[in-house]
Amino acid sequence: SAKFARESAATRARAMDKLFNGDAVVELREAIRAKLVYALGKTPESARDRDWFAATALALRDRIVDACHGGTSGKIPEKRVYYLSLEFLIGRLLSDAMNNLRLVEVTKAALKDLGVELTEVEEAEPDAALGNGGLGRLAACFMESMASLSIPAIGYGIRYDHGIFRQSLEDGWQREAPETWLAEGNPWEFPRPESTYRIGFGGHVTMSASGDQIRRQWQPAETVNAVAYDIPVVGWRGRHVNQLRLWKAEADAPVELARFNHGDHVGAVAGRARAESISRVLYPSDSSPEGQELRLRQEYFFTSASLQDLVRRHLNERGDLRSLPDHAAIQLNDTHPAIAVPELMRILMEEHDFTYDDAWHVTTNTLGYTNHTLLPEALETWPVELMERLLPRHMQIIYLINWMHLEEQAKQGKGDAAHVAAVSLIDESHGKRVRMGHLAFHGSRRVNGVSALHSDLLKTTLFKPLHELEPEKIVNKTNGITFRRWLHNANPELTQLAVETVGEGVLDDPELLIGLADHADDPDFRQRYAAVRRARKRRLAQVIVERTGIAVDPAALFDVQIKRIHEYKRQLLNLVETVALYQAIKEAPHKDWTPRVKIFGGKAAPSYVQAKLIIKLANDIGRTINDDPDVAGRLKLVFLPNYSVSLAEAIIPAADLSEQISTAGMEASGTGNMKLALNGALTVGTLDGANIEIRDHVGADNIFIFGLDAAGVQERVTQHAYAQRAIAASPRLAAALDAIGSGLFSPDERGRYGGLVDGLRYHDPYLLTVDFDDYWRVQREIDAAWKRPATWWRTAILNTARMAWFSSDRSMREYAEEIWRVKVA
Ligand code: B1N
Repeated sequence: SAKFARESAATRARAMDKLFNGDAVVELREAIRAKLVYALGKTPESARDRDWFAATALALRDRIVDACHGGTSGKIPEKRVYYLSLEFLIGRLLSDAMNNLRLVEVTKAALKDLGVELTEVEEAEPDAALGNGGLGRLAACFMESMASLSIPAIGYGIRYDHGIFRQSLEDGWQREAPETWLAEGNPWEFPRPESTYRIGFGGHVTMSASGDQIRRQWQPAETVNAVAYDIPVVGWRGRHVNQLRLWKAEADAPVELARFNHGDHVGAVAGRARAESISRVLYPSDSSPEGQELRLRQEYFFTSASLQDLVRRHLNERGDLRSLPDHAAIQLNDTHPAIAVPELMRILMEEHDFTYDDAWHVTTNTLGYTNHTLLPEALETWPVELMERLLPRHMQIIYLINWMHLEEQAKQGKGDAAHVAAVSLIDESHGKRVRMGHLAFHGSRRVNGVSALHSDLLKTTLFKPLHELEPEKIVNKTNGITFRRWLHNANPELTQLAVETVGEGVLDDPELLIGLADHADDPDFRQRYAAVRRARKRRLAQVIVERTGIAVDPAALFDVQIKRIHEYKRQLLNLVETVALYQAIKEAPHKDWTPRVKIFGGKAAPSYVQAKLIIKLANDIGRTINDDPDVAGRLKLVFLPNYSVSLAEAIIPAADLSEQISTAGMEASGTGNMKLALNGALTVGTLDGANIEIRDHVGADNIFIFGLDAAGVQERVTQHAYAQRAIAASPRLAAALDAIGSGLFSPDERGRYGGLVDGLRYHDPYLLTVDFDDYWRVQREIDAAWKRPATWWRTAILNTARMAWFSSDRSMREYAEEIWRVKVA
């Protein structure tokens, strides 16, 4: 009776589990009740979902703290990673915390005992939307992965009062409203007023002689305080906890006492507003920096606070800054914290008496720089005049670094003007400006791109001259996504299917997903996989009708393009194809068309006129075709307002098709492409960014690739009148453009899209016209594929099975090994 013994052991284990869990439920229930009553001052009767959320978060936060104090996080680690980022797009934290603490079921039961539904409580949490898009979301995924891998890390950023604006649609136009995630407080954060640093601005530099050395000392005219707020980041199974440390700006002297005592009560607090404006609001532009003084103030503010904090920690723990590179790795998320190069030099030379050479050695062995874009308009440069006014000492140090750099070139016989102009940290072609990318490159030990193609392009284009001087410096680190959020939490049904099929180990090791491939030909498994998707599509259809009033059929192909609205991402290509399809259906209404719902989501930067017009066009096209009985049941278009992390979590598991159609060479990586493919959407995409590596992993037969590649684009843009020629060769494209340009979708203002269409006809820098016919061809291939459900679902399963490599755990292991030189267990 080994079998009997086994079974009774299993029964016993189940009973124990229930008992144990029962205790856990009671304990958590009482903890939540106590938080509600004593920390929030509410009664269960008067509590709203928002209060239950805060009480639940506080109760779970206690357990995170316990995990933190009990685990590895207590002792001094050999080496810490400091991830400096102006953006952390973390979204909601409750489901993350519950899942990583393995307390989802316990919390659900505890709340049920209290008469509250977990899903309602989850919905009451505001998104922490302290980022614009991919760059900020990547930082959040990396933080979660570092905690899960027990890599000791601190994320440093700004505690914005207002994250990315809330988007609504008014007659199809984007409207922006301020976002107020902190309006009712943030139960996850710990204020740390004892960790406050003074941040200087302006003023002048004094000189004094000591021995044969000239000492320079910055005398800022103005100082602002940076106050730390910590959000704990709990890793998988609660094994490790890291901190996200966000800085809030506070006035140095909250009231000017002299003025206050003279009766000027209003004037006495006026200086406050200016100081505190630094952490007021996130700049809402993605891939095109605002050259405004406040932005530079934000960058220096959080960079200086973070460096002061980590220098102090290092001195407390190790006593000597010379060993900083052994115990700290500082990663610069794009050039936004690139001022770290002269700031660390200044701290070492001015405050710790380092020589230039010693300071340079420490700096260039501690910093790493990640580049996220090649778009010329997105590359940060700051006018020398502004830098001299706001950060005079830093400007001197930049000149000094540049002098040493160019001297070295001259010594190597490379002093010719063209070479100097190419490698100089100062761009002198249109007024003097500091090239922050060059500064970050030169000051870092490693520079990385975010996909294989992007890293290659860094070497051959943007950083070619600098790369040739230090050919080992550029390395590739392809982006990744955290599977805990983007598979386990966002799609528990698919996760459950994976667990049942390949075992529970898949939760710890995504490589086990490959086991699903063995079932891709099993009709029964395909059915179950498809059923998971259908359930999620029904739920999304509900969200769509609630938010837009548009009813969509869950049986139709859900074709999804969700990302910031940007011309290079070519939402307009998708819209022109939608119009061409609309016209084709009207011409042959009795053909067996594949029913499609085109789903768009994304925000446009408030100052990006063309992107806002594209949103209006999507809504104008939607209004026309959704009401047209000729295409009813075959084609619909919805634009879901206020795209966000939490909305992404609802859309992605319901997507059948993932649109990744940027002009080749322009999307550095993309990460939405990974989330969608992991959840089994098939990709229609160009050979751009990480799409190439997705193709390599899922197999060329399981992805729909079209259009020019990056080399093809580079060549085509040199040719004469490529757009006119492409339009002349494609009657279908010409007809679609005519329809849009003539006002078919804007009868209330026929000329609304004249300029947009003329831009394509006579300029088209994103080569939409050139790629159109191939895009149309591949979309019709997709129509045909949808009609063969067996192969469709087989392909979808193979996508999920083969995406394990895109886990951000893999990205973080690579950074740890090759950039940070940190050991990962
Ligand atoms: O970074 C993501 C990539 O996956 C995307 O391809 C890339 O477009 C994105 C200035 C940016 N690059 N640059 C930015 C954001 C805000 C800002 O003010 C630039 N975002 C990206 C992650 O690697």
